Amino acid sequence: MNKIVTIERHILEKQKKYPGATGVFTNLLYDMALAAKLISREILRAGLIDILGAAGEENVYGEQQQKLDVFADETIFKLNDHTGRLCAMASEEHEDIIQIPPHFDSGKYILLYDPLDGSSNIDVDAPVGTIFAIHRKITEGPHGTMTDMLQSGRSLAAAGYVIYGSSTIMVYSTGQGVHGFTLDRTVGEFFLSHDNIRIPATPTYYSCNPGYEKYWTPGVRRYHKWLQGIEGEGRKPLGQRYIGTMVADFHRNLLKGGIYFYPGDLQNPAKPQGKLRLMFEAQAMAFLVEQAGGYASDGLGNILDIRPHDLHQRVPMFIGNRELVEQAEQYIQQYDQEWCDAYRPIRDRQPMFTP
Ligand code: P6P
Repeated sequence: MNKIVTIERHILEKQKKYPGATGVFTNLLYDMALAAKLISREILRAGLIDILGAAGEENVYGEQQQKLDVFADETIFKLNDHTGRLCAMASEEHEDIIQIPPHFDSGKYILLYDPLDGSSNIDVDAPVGTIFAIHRKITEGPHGTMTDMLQSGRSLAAAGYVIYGSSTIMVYSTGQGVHGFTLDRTVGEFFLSHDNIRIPATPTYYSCNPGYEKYWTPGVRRYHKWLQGIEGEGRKPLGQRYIGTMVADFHRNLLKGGIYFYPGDLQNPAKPQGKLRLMFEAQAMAFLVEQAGGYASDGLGNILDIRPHDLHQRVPMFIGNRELVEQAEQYIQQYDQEWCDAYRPIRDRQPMFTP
């Protein structure tokens, strides 16, 4: 019988390499795993929404039905606000930092999370996900500050995601490779199912929303044709897959090889950064893909090197096999000078607070 490896056992075995490590990290990741179990259960029930009652109404059990993204957001907060492991949190659903309630102890980590990525897919029973990133507190004093929040991806202590699909899988890295755990609902435990994930050298798919091609820059349009084998040296085309949940598209491309991209938008020079959030989506996935041998770029350079200036700043993202991402950078830097000139000063803005 193969070893039965839970998240706890896996982290403890990895932590042996860090004699000074405390169990705080293990417990933090375990808190996220518990949140994933609770969110997964609610998502399963959402399929019965007509019976249970739509969000905002009382369900057949007399409970107030919550929108699932509100449920996910509140679940992650409630599982982490009292543990004494965090000094602050930030959620894609909240404008500002979420402080730890004063009657609870404050800790040495920061948690940033997107509680339910792709939530609009719930109604059509398509996969959705949770994304989380963990930084260490770097300022004095008990409370988390914006300085603690706005650290570059190079400082990440850990990151991960949960995909709620045909099965619920939690994937995380603490900087020692990328590992996936599948939820066994019969016992309510995550077990190691994808040890040390490496992105395959040969890509299979590309993921983007071609419906918005008219808003793309000339270089990105050429790159899209290159992926299809139409532009350039006539490479073998890649299959196109797009779910509309970045976590799900990323997960497939991580296991099968490929690239997901959500480019900037030249038609909107006030917002050339595209749609994805740096602190709640892009940084965590860039950390994971690099740990798995891939690469993530905003078109100009590594997303992990971006110095954040705003909690909700957006970035274009090209993420997957390094050769595919670097090809995108080449097309953008060769054909999209106007976009690069509009985006770079926005990306490199000074933080709005004094560090
Ligand atoms: P569009 C979900 O809202 C999300 O942030 C990503 O998970 C997903 O890839 C993208 O937006 C979908 O956006 O504009 O293609 O519908």
